[in-house]
Amino acid sequence: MSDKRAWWKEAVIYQIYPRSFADSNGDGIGDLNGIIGKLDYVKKLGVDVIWLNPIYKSPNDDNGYDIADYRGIMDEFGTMEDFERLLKEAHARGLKIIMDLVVNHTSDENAWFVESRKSKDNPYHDFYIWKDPVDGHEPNNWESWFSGSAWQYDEKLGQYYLHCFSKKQPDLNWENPKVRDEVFDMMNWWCRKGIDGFRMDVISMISKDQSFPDGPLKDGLYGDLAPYVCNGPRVHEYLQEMNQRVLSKYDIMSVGEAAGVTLEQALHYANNEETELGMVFHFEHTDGCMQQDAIIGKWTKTPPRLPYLRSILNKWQTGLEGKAWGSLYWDNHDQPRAVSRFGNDSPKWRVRSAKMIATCLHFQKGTPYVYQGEEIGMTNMHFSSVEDCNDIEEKNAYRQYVTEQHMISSEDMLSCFDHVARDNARTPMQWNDGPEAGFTTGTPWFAVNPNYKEINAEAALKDPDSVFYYYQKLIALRHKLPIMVYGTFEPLLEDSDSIYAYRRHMDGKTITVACNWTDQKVPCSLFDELQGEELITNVDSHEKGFLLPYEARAVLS
Ligand code: TEU
Ligand code: CA
Repeated sequence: MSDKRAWWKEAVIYQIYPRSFADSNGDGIGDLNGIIGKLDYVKKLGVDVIWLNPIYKSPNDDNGYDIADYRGIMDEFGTMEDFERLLKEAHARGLKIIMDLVVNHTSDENAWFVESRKSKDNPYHDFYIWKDPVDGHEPNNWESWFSGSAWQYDEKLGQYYLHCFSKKQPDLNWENPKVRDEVFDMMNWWCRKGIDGFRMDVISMISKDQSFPDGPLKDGLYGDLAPYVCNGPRVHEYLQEMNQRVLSKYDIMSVGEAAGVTLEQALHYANNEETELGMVFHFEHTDGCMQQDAIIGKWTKTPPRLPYLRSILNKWQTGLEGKAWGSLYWDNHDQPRAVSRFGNDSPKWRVRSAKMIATCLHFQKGTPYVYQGEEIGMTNMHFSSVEDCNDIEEKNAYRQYVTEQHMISSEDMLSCFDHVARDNARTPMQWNDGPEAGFTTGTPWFAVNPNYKEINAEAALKDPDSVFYYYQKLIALRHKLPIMVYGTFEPLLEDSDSIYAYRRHMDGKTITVACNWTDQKVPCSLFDELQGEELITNVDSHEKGFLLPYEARAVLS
């Protein structure tokens, strides 16, 4: 075994989007006390760690990813005392908590930025990336991830500031050592409070190409900034510094959200010597699949295709082997719902296909992440108008591509939203079949998916065949069988259009996994002669020589 053992390699993480998880005081917004009230539910699933999306003070231009105060709790979510209680209650149940760390950018309402824009000689001016106009225009053609120019003009200073995301999210200037001092101080402060790690937002973007060149033209009016901001020249240097000054001092985990990361780059970020981060999230099987068939930008109506998806995931499985640690996920707060995208959310196949994709992922090598509601098979939402949407990414894209540039019809755009919009993941957690799905006693900040009468946690907990208990079993298996964590990965049937199959190997043992990604019965002889113990399956009985629609099976031999 070439991997050093670590608790975070053996752990399963549960992601909570606090705004939409549980509301304790009836104001329609999820909060920290709401989470405390659901810790026993999370514990019952069997996970080890909770990742909280940002809970810091924020004007919520991007739902908390625009931080105004790194050491304060968002008023709507509660107080620092509430947070400390949450940490204590979680720890008392053997659950760890990791925080979202958003340090590529801040809110424009952050005190650093308020100072920064006061004058060019303000000590904080250089905390952000300010440039003089070029020929009276933006310094270059970069398009923000959230549409429009990535540069915002400030009348008073006569300069532009860079914002890779919304204009209320100015990018920090990591070239400035004072910025790094402040960020590392803040991280140490949270670590001393006893948190168990960080999920680092777009951490691959903190170092920018200092020549700020124009990017290759995209479909619209702008150029692509990714080549100059993702995996930039000093990113590894900065992360090594962070590792030395913060991460290595505590027994914590770290996962970098690495927009634009390649396998080659991940071998540095998540190297087994742990000189940078514990692991990274890559986007090749999520955003990559969208872009493959996109109408414009990331917007698509085409479901991912198994051969492509499998080739990506297998490439990462084999490429990281023995060199770096990976993370496993189907969805999160930026992605559509897993069962709607990768499975089949029709009433006939929803439960079985949700279990199938879970099987396919959880037997792979890496640390699995479960996004709130995934464990009960929550599905995508339907958006009948852009007015139904909350997400700034959707609103800006609609304005730019539909309203201003007429590049796509409103109908097509809304249909793309139904498939891949981030808002699909952000509808309130469905707890029961009562009013507002039991999320709040008031009016929820964002509409509840109308299917909550059938799909909710209470119903799942009553049904021994539910998606919930299947996840519980997968998680328990991972805790019981080191081969699920540390075993090597061997791809199988790589030419199949319908089956995703592979083996894991360790200490003379093998786990064989096969998943049918279609709604048809397909021939499969993998298990015919195999003598072994069936670890898990999502069907009542097998048919020799075949896999039933969406059948999944894992056998230990
Ligand atoms: O997301 C980073 C990112 O790359 C997003 O553009 C994401 O891939 C995209 O929305 C999917 O289409 C992170 C956070 O997870 C996201 O919620 C924030 O909006 C963003 O950073 C800015 O902080
Ligand atoms: Ca509340």
